[in-house]
Amino acid sequence: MTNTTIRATLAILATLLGSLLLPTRVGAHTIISFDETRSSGTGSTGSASVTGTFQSFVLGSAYESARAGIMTIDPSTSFVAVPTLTEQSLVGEVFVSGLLAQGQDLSSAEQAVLFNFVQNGGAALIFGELDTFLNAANSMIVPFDMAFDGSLFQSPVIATITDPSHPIAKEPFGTVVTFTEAFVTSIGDLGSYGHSIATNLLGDTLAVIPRNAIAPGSGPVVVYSDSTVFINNNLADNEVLFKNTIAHLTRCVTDLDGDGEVGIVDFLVVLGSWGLCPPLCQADVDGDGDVGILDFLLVLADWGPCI
Ligand SMILES: [Ca+2]
Ligand SMILES: [Ca+2]
Ligand SMILES: [Ca+2]
Repeated sequence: MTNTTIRATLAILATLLGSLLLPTRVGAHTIISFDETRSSGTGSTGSASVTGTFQSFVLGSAYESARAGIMTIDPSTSFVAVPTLTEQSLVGEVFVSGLLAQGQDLSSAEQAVLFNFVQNGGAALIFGELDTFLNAANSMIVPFDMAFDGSLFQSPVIATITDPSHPIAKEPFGTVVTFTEAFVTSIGDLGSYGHSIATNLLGDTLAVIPRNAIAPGSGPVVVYSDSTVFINNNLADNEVLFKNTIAHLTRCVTDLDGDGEVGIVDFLVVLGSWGLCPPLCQADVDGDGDVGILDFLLVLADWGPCI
């Protein structure tokens, strides 16, 4: 048999085995963010001051539309508010920062908890903000070797996708070319793990640390330079981007191409890097340092819709 025939045969086999295992898992996600004690207060965002308790991602009114959008993806999602990050409080699948208020910087203990959470497979979505919020925002990405820099007193700001091949820019809810920000900073330092996906007038404004980048089995980190990119009045512009972002953070680790399904394409990615990891480790699902039969079986076990 030729290589192509072997691959085709294995592909058919995988499809048959996969369909035997349907239906597979979707959802049951837990999203954790700060409560109002960390998300409120007063600070400058350029033209106006921000005061109040509306900016908590899981409680605040500013993110009501975002939470509704998440519920359309997975109605079983639960939202948990915590005052501080501890090993006991940061238990779930995704941490979302919301706006971290002025003077509410992560302590070094919280930074260690957040880093360990991601190192052990948790996903993080972190927002920056300009001016008086910059130190607090930086305290959340310094553990990942990244830093925000600069302030752009302008609204709206149109950010442009620079890596259209990244799943956040194309799947599973559609293609994103630009998105809307307001009064932004930029990611001045991408560090050793960060990969830029979009830029604004100041520089990089959306960056991702891929799964397995920090350590085998580590989770993804998505960093936006603007905390308002997903609040109610920007969400209509940014809805596809938002849903792609949430899907990227919560999807099955076996959805290797990020299209919202575990299927034949993902199987072919495993096959294409079989025994070649390193350097082709994207398909090392279990993070044991090679691509092999265990990764193949994990793909099979998740076969089907998987967001
Ligand atoms: Ca802003
Ligand atoms: Ca897929
Ligand atoms: Ca493996």
